[in-house]
Amino acid sequence: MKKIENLTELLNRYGCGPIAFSGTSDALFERRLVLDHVIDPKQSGPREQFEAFASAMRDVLAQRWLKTTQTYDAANPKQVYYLSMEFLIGRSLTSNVTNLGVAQALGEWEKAKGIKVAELVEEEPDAGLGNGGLGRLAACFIESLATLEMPAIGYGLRYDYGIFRQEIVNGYQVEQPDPWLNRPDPWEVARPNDEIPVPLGASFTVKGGEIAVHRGHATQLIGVPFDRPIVGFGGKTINTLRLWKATTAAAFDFGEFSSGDFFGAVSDKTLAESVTRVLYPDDSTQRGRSLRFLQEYFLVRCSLADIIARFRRRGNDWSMLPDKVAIQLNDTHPAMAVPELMRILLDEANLSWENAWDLSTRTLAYTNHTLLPEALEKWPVELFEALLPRHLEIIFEINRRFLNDVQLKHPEERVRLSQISLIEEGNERKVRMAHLAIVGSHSTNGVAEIHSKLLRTKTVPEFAELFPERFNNKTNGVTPRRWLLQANPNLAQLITETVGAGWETNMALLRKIDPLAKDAAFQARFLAAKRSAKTRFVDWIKKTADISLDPDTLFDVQIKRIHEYKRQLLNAIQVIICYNRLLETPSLDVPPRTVLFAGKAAPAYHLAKVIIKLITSIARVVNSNPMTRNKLRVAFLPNYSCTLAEYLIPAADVSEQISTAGFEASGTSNMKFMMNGAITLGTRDGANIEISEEVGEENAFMFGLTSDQVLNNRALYNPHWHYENEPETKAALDMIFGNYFSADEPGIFEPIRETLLTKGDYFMHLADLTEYVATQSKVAKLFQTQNAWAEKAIHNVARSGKFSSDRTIEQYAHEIWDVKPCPVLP
Ligand code: 26Q
Repeated sequence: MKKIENLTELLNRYGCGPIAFSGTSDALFERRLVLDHVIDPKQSGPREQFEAFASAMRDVLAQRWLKTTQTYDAANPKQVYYLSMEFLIGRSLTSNVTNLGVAQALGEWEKAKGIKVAELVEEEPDAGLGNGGLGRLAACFIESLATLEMPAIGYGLRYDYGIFRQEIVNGYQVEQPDPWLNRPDPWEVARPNDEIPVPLGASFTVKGGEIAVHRGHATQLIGVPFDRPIVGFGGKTINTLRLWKATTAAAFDFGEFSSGDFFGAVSDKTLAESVTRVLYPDDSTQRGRSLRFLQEYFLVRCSLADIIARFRRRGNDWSMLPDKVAIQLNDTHPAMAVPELMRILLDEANLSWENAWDLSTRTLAYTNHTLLPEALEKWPVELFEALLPRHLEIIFEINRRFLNDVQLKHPEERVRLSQISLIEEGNERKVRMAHLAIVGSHSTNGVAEIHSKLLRTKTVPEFAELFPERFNNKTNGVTPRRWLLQANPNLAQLITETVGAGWETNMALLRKIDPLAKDAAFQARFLAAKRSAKTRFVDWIKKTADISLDPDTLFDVQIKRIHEYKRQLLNAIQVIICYNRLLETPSLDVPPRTVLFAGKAAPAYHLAKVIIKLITSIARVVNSNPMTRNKLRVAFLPNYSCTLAEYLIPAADVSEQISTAGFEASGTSNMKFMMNGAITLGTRDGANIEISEEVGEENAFMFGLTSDQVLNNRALYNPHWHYENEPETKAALDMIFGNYFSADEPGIFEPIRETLLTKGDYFMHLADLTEYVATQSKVAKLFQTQNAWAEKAIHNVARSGKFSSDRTIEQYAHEIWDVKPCPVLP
């Protein structure tokens, strides 16, 4: 028989000859349907089509992706490593299509084949590997890094379950698991060859998210990397997001098998894999869950081993570490990188302490995302002792030298050493992760001007005095590709027609529409784009959640995690006051308004869950009252997600950013709203301040106490005064307390009375309420003159350029990392 030369010949020989694919442009897609799914393309459903189409896109980008890696290996540039416990990626299909530049070809192909791309896009689950702002920021950053052609890798965890799915049952939040990997994910590539051993000083068992440590018996986990492509705009650079999955070694199992403990070996594997089972859904309230401690260490151990292996493979000497590697810590969650890098340099590279410390601190940098004291991470010394004894030893030595240095350099002042120590003394000794991150790195940054200033002056003033050169600001940003170009096609098209192409990567060009803000024809086109974004959203929410909304009303939107400091409660009370005014004066001259809320509450955050119940209860009452329903509607949209935000933000008229001043580090949805022509109704907090500076106070609605006033007025503040002296405040609160919204469940809102009155209203809702209501009236009045409204909204779009994450990343690259682009040749 003739020797078989290739696969086609083989297929022919066995009578399964080459499949005839029509044309060339769709061959990739049809091949995937036939070969992966073994289905007639004409019979395929949307899920198979999604997988086939995504795989086809991966085929398109695979070679470029490989070439990017090879380019970095050959050029050996200084590279950025972004370490984060969260990457809130959302969907990838549309963004990869957009950034690869094949969107237009796709449109033609869609028409020719009669395939509904919009439908198959909806089949992709969100990669919800994050809680909120911090996780989404990481996702925007890696997209900008790729777009700017920077050599970078993102490192995170491949959780089997992302942020929980939120259902609303009888008005209450109910959490459901999010098994996003149940179906195969077409984007990820497993790299079992690059697995990393993760030794632990003890073994453990898991119960209810808590681990029980079994001292003495050392064990080992294995980290298996799964890579995802991060396509830069234009498709030139395709970087990697590397997510680690925990498992155990095959050899380890084998040992157990031969000793006869088959069951034990298999259940140990399940135990090991529980380390990356689920994302912790608590943002900003740290609860001492010990499994989280293991997750953080696992991320750090795997990522640093990978970084160092790459660094050495490229032939670099240890002394070159800070010239080739920049590691950015996304909050303190990966702060164990400080002792871990020291351990590698001391124990594996055999360097002296002084040399290792110099290299380590010059390599690491830390970003702080919160001022809330309860959110600052602290881990029991006991956990380190049992699981990571060598790391604890290193932390103690860092602390000893640090406190020594401080005493030597500042003998005159009696700096309170106990305050700055890396170790908090007390019943249970704890490691202060923020102190560790600041001392062990060369840069500590906040995420908006005001936040960076408060961090320096209020949160860690001692450190800012000891290391003034380390503290800096990097105001957050968001990627305009996902948040404007993709999310808002009509506005994007209007912008392109007006300023030309190129604004996607040069947002300064948007300034060109500024002079058109007063132009009636441009205003009309702008309002038409807003209107189509509204119908797009209204149609989508009807289809996915069966909620009916009227696109001809003002969309007043507050979407974010539910938290007291974010003050959804302030918005809810304001809605009640508005409702009462309408009941009092049915002819009240206000534009019809839809108040939209969405957001998840941490499962153990009881008051946040009560706030959700309050909002859903207000919605039920207000929406069913014929006296008011033509003027005021309220909706709580379930399961806030990246995808929901992409539909809703373009449709918004008003962006609610009403945190107690001094509490929101930055905010990033505020930037997305601005780019999409919503007007900010906000307090002088976080990036709201910079937004109103860019757009001008006359083009935003700012109100409320400043952060200084919050600090200075707190001692004198008395919520009872407002309750007793403001009739509208009293009426609204009495309705909540008097079961007007909870007739069938009396008493459920007592926790709200407690927080607002009994416990003194820590977040000062009532202090800002009157001015908030007055400002809402100004908003309503302006909306009645659509061209005046459009003028301000257009200024918001035109002046949003500062808030591109490209600007943020360029600042990190110049001022912290010293990393330059490393273009991939065509
Ligand atoms: C920590 C320990 C244990 C379990 C969970 C956590 C944890 C997880 C997530 C703590 C905090 C977070 C998330 C914080 C966060 O999203 N912060 C937001 O970061 C944004 C990006 O910088 C800012 O814009 C927001 O102002 C800030 O609230």
